[in-house]
Amino acid sequence: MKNKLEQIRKEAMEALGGLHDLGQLEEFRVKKLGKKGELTQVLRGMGSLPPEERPIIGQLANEIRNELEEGLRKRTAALKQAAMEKQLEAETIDVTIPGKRPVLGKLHPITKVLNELTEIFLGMGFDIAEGPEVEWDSYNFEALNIPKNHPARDVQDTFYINENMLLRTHTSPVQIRTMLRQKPPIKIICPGRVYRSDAVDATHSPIFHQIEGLVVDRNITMGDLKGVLDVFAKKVFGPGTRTKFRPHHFPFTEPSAEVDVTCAICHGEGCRICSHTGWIEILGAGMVHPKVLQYCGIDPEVYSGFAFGMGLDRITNLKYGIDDIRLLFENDIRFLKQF
Ligand code: 2NM
Repeated sequence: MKNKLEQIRKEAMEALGGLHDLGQLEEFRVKKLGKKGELTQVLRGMGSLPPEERPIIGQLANEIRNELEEGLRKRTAALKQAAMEKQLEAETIDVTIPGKRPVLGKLHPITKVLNELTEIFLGMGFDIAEGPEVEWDSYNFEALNIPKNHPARDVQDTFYINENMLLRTHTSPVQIRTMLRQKPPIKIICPGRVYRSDAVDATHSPIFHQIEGLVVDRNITMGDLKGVLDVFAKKVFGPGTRTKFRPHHFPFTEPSAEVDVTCAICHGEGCRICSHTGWIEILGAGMVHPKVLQYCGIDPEVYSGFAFGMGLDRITNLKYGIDDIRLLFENDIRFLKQF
């Protein structure tokens, strides 16, 4: 019996080294140490031994059991360790391999110009005001002294939503909202999208972008207007830029002017961009009409103001030499990539 046990020990310890997965190890444990395992089978025969040998055999069997259990534990740990190392090896990251560069998006040229112009006005102390694109007819027209029969109100030119609501045709209603809400001093710019029912061509789009400005306080004069727009023009088009005010008419300002800047391409010499005049029209402006102030509850005897408006799309095209406004709205990636 002792020999049988020693035989089991020898075989088992040798076999252990040849086991290579956890499943095999479990099978091995059952085969050697389980209820019906080899060791148990041998011990079943203990009854036929002389009584004095039984403790000796019992002790030997326990020793072998402990030894096998210890061997199994070590082998299990070794296999787990090996598996872990193999996994770590397989998952190693080579940090020296060049990365894939993500495709970077860019700002739309209109956004870039908007940011630039906004920054200039912020630098001169203006606040930014925004308002809804779906607007009351009364804020878009009536408040601005544009009477019921005015051509700008024509349904041909304006997208009406119903009798009282429309898509704003300029950002002036944002200035009306500001004046209704806030007492002077007021010094704001209103950038935003505006809508007019125009046929699409190289210079017209039914959706376009404006920045309007408004300053209202005591003793605001046309001189303040000219000063602000002159600084603005020099910052946008270069320090050599000059401005020219031509008399004009807007219902919401009196007096009114269109403002030209010297052509940044030919510096006044005359070229294709300025139609050989040396000047480019970029702004409308004027002193806020007393009726507009009155509508907003601001006393025109106490306060005066100036306002101006410009198309962002046209200025964007001028700055980047784009010759067709439609390019700004098509979102062709080959076009947008260039800015
Ligand atoms: C322009 C030209 C001239 C203008 C006037 C006002 C308001 F609300 F104060 F009356 N906002 N914007 C204005 C004046 C706009 O755009 C060419």
